[in-house]
Parts: sequence; structure tokens; C-alpha cells
Amino acid sequence: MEALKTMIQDMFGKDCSACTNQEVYEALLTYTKKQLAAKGYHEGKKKIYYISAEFLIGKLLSNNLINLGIYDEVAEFLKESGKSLAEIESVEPEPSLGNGGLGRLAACFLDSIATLGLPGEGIGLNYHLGLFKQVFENNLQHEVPNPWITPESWLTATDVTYMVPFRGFSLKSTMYNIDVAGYENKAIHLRLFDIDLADESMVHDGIAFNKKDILHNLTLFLYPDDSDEDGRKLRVYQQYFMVSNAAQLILDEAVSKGSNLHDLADYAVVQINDTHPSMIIPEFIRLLGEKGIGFDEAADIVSHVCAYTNHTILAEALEKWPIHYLEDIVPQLVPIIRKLDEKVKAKYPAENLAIIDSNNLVHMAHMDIHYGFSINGVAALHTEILKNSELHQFYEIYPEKFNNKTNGITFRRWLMYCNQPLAKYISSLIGDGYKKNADELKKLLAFKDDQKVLDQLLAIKADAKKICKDFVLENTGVEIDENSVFDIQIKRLHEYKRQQLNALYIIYKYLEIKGGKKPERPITFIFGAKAAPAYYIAKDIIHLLLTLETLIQNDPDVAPYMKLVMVENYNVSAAEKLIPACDISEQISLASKEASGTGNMKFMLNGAVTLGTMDGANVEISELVGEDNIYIFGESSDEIIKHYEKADYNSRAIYEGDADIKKYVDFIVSEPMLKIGKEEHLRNFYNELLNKDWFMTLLDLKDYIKVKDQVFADYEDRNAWAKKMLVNIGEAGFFSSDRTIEQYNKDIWHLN
Ligand code: F58
Repeated sequence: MEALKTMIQDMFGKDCSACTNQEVYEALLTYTKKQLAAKGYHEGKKKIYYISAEFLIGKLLSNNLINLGIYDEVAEFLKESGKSLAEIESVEPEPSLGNGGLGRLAACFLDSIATLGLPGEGIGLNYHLGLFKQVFENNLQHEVPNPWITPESWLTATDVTYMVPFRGFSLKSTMYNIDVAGYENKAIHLRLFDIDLADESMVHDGIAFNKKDILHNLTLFLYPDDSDEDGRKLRVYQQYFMVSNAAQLILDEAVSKGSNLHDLADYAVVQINDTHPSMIIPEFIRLLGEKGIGFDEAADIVSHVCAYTNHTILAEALEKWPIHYLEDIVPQLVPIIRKLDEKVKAKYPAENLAIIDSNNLVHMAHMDIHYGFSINGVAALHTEILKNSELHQFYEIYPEKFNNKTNGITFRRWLMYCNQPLAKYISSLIGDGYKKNADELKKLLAFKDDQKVLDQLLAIKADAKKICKDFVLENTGVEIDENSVFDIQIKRLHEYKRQQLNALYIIYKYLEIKGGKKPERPITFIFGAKAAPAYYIAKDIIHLLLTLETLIQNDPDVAPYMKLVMVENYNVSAAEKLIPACDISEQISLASKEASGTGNMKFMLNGAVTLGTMDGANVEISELVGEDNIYIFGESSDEIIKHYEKADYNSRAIYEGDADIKKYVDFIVSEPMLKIGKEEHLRNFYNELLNKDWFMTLLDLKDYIKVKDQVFADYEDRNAWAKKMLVNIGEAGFFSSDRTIEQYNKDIWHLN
């Protein structure tokens, strides 16, 4: 730590104990960046380029210290100087470069790529104001900018710049790097492209800004509001800016390593993360054309370089751009896309295989599948649904392209960092091997009947709940009871994820307690979720939750027995506090709709028990832990898919046919609720539930209530519960992103 000491002296002319936390943070940042650069970066002939609109990387200081193997040493040094690493971390701004699971997955993948020693990099955009920061006012979500870039930051400017051509003008880019450390290994780069003229001052009234002013707004926000045409076009501008920079960088790197570009596939493999980067396919062809490579050969080269990951079967992320948008923005790509489409149509004339459909919409995923060599889903069930229904027509012609890569999470952040007491305890039982070989967690299963171990797991959970209580108090102002059961649902707010189903259970419980039936032990329901700014029903659901929160809080008959808290501005840092403290992990999506989920994996790894549907990776979790160690409810994905095919789901019929359900649903617009909440929003949601309920909330409500009540009853057998916790932790090894990345490499990337 001598070097760190000297650095602090040099930077601030005083020793650590005399510095402010901000100063110590800046010194640590500079020190860590130097250490990372000194270790070097993984290089090799062939590289994986993971291109993604989002990288939800979270705070970096602690993670970097852990991966560099100096966390304990630094913490000790700070302690000796009267400082706490935890407090220093709190001054670090959290990069706001992601939205949900897809972005966090990309971050976990970078950690694993670096840890496994693979040459690779992430490529994305440097959004100055992030997604948005969520604030609650009058029980409603408001969005404000989330600036995170400070003068001293993890970003390092490079001298790499490119010109990106748009109709009528070109934009110059600058590339920034963030180093991503491998665990006890070298680092890789996350490349974030930016424009030099980004003007944050144009944002007013929350997150409104002039969407037409591309020269100044291009890298302000991730997923700018796309409810109007200007917003949608801005997304196209962003996507093209991202992929044109990426393609130019990739070609330059390949050439510098000796590629003649005909052999590009020996130098580069591109993973397209959802459809946002899909324009890289025609962009590569355009650039190869400029270098003298003919169209057919260029298309063939690209088809050996690009692979596509699908993260959802919902239409919202299977982008279809009107061809006239592309003509207006990137006219140079249009003849290329038309040619690609003609080639497809010559061979496969069916409309549902077309890149450009009869409405002149360009189907980005279709382009990826025709001109990529691999398409993968993100959990076993999801991939089966892609093959058998959603993308069946493609599976019939390209069965060899389809493969599954069940998601994973990095254990460095989601156990070793966020739950240090648990990680240390696991090490004391089975050694440190699991940190590099997650399968070794299985060794824990030998302790299933060891009373001391079970007691210790409960004690670690109890401590995590105390820490979480402080976090919740600071975030929401609400004091929760650390001895209550923590039931947690944290994820994007989306109807298919069914936060509203949880809300209806809470209403049921509220009414039960009002009626005099008290739960065995108080329950704390914790939510964290952002709703997309123009997704009004999602925002109505937030309003419902916040209204319920106030109602329960103010009701002396009920407040001692249950609490609902909704964490504001849910992000990676919040997740790190909530996940270790969770008892019950809510994974209650409508079966078939959640591609995988990754929160489910983080919770299990931290000893929470899943309450969920047979959806996404829950299916694989349940196979691993066995039915005694998970709680499953609801109709199966096959049944749900049939309901959609037959269009026979009728929520109103369920409501009218069941007096209990009617009572819970009606409560949404009851007098006590209307007294606190806004009638417009509560009624909107109530009507939605009765008249549409696209994601079949009411279908599974009764079963959910029954199974969830069983969970709370079983929780009281503390010993049996501790066994469930242990089995969940012991079986979590499969969900390490190291395993996932090994599979990507073995089946798709073929590096080394
Ligand atoms: C998520 N998708 C899936 N998309 O929902 C989740 O099941 C999966 O585990 C995860 O990807 C990783 O594979 C996701 O996060 C988005 O956030 C979309 C981005 C574009 C706008 C619509 C939401």
C-alpha cells in the first residue's frame, strides 16, 4: 500500500486520514486504473466484440479491487487511516448505462470474458444522462436526468475517432475506454463511443429535449422516448452511430493484426445483443465494399462473423424499422438491405421470412438470422419457444443456427462483493475453489444436515437484513422490521413480470388482516422497478404499489403485521443491498414470457427461495434444486401459448366468476384507495385488468395466493427453511456467467 500512500500525498499533499472521502475516492480511482493498465489486456488473433446498447456495469471501485485481489488490503489500509471503504464507495456515482437484465447480463459477460482470459471487448455508447433517474412524487414516478460522468471517472478518453455518415451530415466520434478487470487476471476494454458536442443543457422539464437536434443530443439518453416519430428516429441515429463506430474499429483492428478482410472471420466474432446493433450487418458490407470487396462476398464474410442473441419473444424488442426512416437517416444502407432482402426472397419467398415485409418494415431480427451464423435464446425453455413457435419458420430452414445459452451472473459481484459474510463462510466450509470453479459450490450440499452450518446461514441472513433495513430507511424513509419475512420483487416494471399479481396478493393479505387473521410473523414486501417513461400502464402499476404502501403504513390495524416498501430509483447498488437480505424471491412472470431472468439466479446464490412460475431460467432452477426447495405455481407455458392461440382468455369472466377475486380487484378503486391515490391512474389500471389483462394476472391469482401462503407457513420451520437455503446456494454454480461464457466460446466464438 506504499504506492497508494505516496499517490495520496502527491495528489493532495496530505495523508489519507486528513483527506475527505471524495479525495480518497479519487486517489483510489487513479490508483486502481493504473494497476489495471499495468496488468495489461487480453490479446489474441481472434476477438469477441460484444455489441450492446446497454452495459449496466454498476459501481466499479470495489469490483475492481476484488478482481485485482487487493480489496482486503485496501480496506485494511483505509481502516488504519480512520476511513471506511463502504463510505468511500458511497461517493462513487453509479454509471447509468443500462435498463434491465440484458444490460446487466452484458456487464456480467465482460467480467467473465476477462476472467476466463478471452480476448474481447464490449462496444456501446456513452450516454451522459443515462436511462433516467426515478423519483417518486405524490405516489407517481417522475423521470429526471441521471448524470454520472464526473471529471475523475473510470472513463479514459482515447485518440480513436471515426466519422459516421448520416444523410446530410457526418458526426465525429470519440472513443472512451473503461477497463473491466478479470478476476485474478488481465483486463479487457469496454469501448464507449460518444460525440464531442453532446449538450446536456438542452434537457428541460424532467427528461424532455429537442429530439431533432442530433448533433447535440445523440448520446444524452439511453432509450429516448420512442412514443413519437422523432424519438424513434433518434434511436435509429444512435444505433447506427454505435454500429458504424464498432464496424470501423473492428475492421481497423483486424487489418492491424494482418487480416486481408477476406479472412475477417479469423479475426473477429460479433455478438449482437438483441436487435439494437443489427445494422452492423449492412454496415460491414458497406465498409467492405469501400475496400473493394464485392457484395456477395461481403455478405458471406459477415455471415461468418455475426451471431445474434434474442432476449425476448415480446414484439417490443424485435425491432422493425420503416424503410423510410432508414432512407431519411442512413440512405447508404438501404440499397444494401434491399439486396440482402432480394437474396432471401429469391430463396425463401414466404412473407414471414422476409427482411423487408409488404408494409415496408425492416425486420432487424430476420436480418440477423439470415445473415448471422448463430442465434441463441437465453434459457432452455426460451430457446425451445423460439424454435417451436416464435421463430419456427426460421428454425425449419436453419436448424443448425439455433442454440441455447442459459444466462449466468458473475459471482464476483453477486456473492463475493455483495455478500462478503456469506462468501467468507462458504470459503471456510469448502475452500476458495468455487470462486473460479463455481461447480464447487455443490460441496456445500454435504452440510445439509449440519446444524451448525444451518444456524450460521440463518445468522448471516439475519445480519444482511439489518444492513438492508438501513438501506431501505435511507432510500425510502421507511423503517422496516428486520425480523419480518423479506419478500422481494426487483426488476423492470412490465405487465408480463406481473408486479400487479403481487399487488393483488398484498390486497388479499391486507383484507385478511383487517378481518382479524394475523400472519404468523410480520411480512415486508419490497419492490424496486423503473417503468419506461411512455409505458403508462406500468406507471399506473407503480402508482398502485405506492398507494398501497401509504394505505398500509397509515392503517394501525395492519401496519404492525405487514409493510410494503418501494425502493426509489432501483439500480445495481440497490440490488447489491437487497439481494443478500431476501428470503423469498418473486419470479412470477406469465409462463413463456420471461426469456430467462437473472435476478432469480442472484437471489438463489444468496440463499433466497424462489416463488415462481415455470418460466425462463426458473425451470432450470427447479430442476436443479428439486421441488422441495422451490415454490412453483400457475399455468404452464404450453397452456399459456394455447390461450394466446385460441384467444380464449377472458379476465372479466374470471373476475365475475369468483367473489374473492372480484373483491381484491375492486379494492383497487375502493374508497380507502381513492382517498390516497389518484382516481385516474387507479381506474386506468382497474379497467386494464378487467378488459385486457394481456398477461393473464387473474388466471394465476388463486394459485399464487395458495402457494404463497404455504411459503409463509413453511418459513416458520426455520431449520427446514435453512436447508432450502443451503440447497439453493449449493446448486447455484450452474448459473455462473463463467459457465455461460465458456459455452458461448465453445459453441459460437471459438477463441483460443
Ligand atoms: C431481458 N431483456 C429479459 N430487455 O427480459 C430477461 O428475461 C433476460 O434474463 C435478460 O434480458 C438477459 O437475457 C431485457 O432486459 C430490455 O430491457 C429491453 C431493451 C429494449 C427496450 C425494451 C426492453
